[in-house]
Amino acid sequence: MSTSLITKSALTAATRVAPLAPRAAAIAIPPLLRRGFASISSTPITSSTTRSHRIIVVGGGAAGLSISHQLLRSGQFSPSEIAVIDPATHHHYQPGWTLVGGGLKDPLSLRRDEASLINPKLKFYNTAVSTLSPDSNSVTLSNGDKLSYEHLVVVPGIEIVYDKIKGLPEALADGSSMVSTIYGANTVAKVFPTIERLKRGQAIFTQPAGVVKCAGAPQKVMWMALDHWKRAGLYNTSNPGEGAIKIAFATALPTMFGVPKYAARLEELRKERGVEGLFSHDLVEVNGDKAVFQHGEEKVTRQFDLLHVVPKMGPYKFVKDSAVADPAGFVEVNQATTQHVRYPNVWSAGDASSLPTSKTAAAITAQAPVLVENLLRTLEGKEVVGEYDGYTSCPLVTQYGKVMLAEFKYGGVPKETFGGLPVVGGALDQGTPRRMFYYLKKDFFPWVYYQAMVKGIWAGPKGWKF
Ligand code: UQ1
Repeated sequence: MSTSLITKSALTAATRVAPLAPRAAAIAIPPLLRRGFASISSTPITSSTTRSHRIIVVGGGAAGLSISHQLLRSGQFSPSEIAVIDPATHHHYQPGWTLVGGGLKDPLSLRRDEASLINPKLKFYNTAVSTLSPDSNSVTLSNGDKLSYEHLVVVPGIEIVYDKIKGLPEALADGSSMVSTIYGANTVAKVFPTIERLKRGQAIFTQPAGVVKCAGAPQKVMWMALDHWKRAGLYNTSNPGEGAIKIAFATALPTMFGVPKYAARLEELRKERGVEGLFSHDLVEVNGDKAVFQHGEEKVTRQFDLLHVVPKMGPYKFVKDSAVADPAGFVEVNQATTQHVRYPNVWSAGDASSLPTSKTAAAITAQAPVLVENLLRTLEGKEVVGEYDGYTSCPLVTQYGKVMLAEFKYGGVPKETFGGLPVVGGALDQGTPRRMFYYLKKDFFPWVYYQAMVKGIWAGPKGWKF
C-alpha cells in the first residue's frame, strides 16, 4: 500500500515509513527443522539466533521511546538489557500533521531519523516483528531471529488501512485528484495544495466509524481550510449559500466530538459558521467526484470538489493474531495499571493498547510514567500502585491562531490543566478557543516532544520528569 502511494504519487515530499509488521508473513522455517539441517549438513547455512533482554519494547514511536528512555533513566539497567524493536527509518511528530494540512508547517520539519532518537545504551533492532509468543516469553523478528524477555512492552501503534474505503488508495495516489488525507507521511503534503487550489464548489471532510488516532484531527483541518477560504473571500460564514465554496463535515459519529462539553461548543461553531453536518455518515467509497457514505441501512452519494478523508485504522496483524490481544485486536491491559490482564510481564500503552481513551501523544505523557513505575515495581517483586485515569488531550485548532484545548479522562470527564485559572473576566474555561493554546500546540508541544518527551523527561501536564 504505502509503496504504491509513493511510486504513483506526484507528491514532492513523499517519505517512506516502513510498516511495523510485514503485510504478508515472511516464510519462516520452523526452528527445529533448521537445527536439524545444521546438524546433518557440512554446508554452513544461515541459522536463527536467540538473544535475550530483560525488557523488550516493541515499537519506537511516542510510547516506545518515552517508556524505554524512562526505564533507562531509572538507572537500573545495564547497556542492552532493554531492547527496542521498530522497522521504521523515520520518526514523525504526527500531531503536527494537522498543521501541515493547514499550510503552517513543513512535514520534513516534523521528521527525524528513528535511529537518532534511540539512546545507544538501548539495543535497537531496526526490523519488524512477526510473532509475539507470550507463553514462551519470546518475540520473533521478521528475519526469523528470536528474542526472549523478562518483561514485554507492546507499543507498536496502529496501522492505517487505506483500502478499507473503496477507491481511496487510487484517489490518494493520483496527484491531480482533490482527494487527500493528513493521516499519512506519504499523503500529508498533498492536503494544503488541494485547499489552495479549490476556488469553488463542495468541500467534504470525513471522519470514519471505528478507532482512529486523535479523533479531533478530522475537523481541525476543516476549520483551518474554512479560515483559509474565508480570508480568500471564497467562504461566507454569515451566509454560506452566497460563498463560492460550501463545506460539509461527514462523520460516522452522531456528534461533533466524543466529550459532551467540547461537542456542544463545536456544534455551536459548526452552526455559526454554516458548515453542513452529515452525522452518522461513514465514507465507504470514493469514485471520481462522488463520495459514497453508509448512513444506517442506506447508501448516500454526495458530489465533491475537494475531499479530505480520514482512513480506517486498526491493530497490526502480529498483535491481533497474538495471545495478548483482546477480541478487537488491542493489547488487553488493565485500564488503571497498563499491565496485561493475563500475562503479568506484558504491558501496553498508546494506540495499540485497549486503554479506553482517545489515542494521542498527550495520552502517552500520562500513561508512560504509570507503566514504567508499575513495571519497575513488578521487577522488585512489589505490587503495582501507579494508576492511569484515562487522561488524554485534543488541542482543537478552530481557526488560524486559536485552539480549544480539550483535556479529559475516562468517561469523557474534563480534566483541564489550566481550567479555572483567573483571567480577565473570570475563570479560564478550556472550552473557549484561545491564542495561548494555539502557540502551545504549534510551537511548544513539537519542541517539548523532541527535546524531552522522547528522551523520557516529559510527563505532559505533570511537567518535567528528571
Ligand atoms: C503534551 O504534553 C503534548 O505532547 C508533547 C501534546 O502534544 C502532542 C499535547 O497535545 C498536550 C495537551 C500535552 C499535555 C501538556 C500540557 C502542558 C497540557
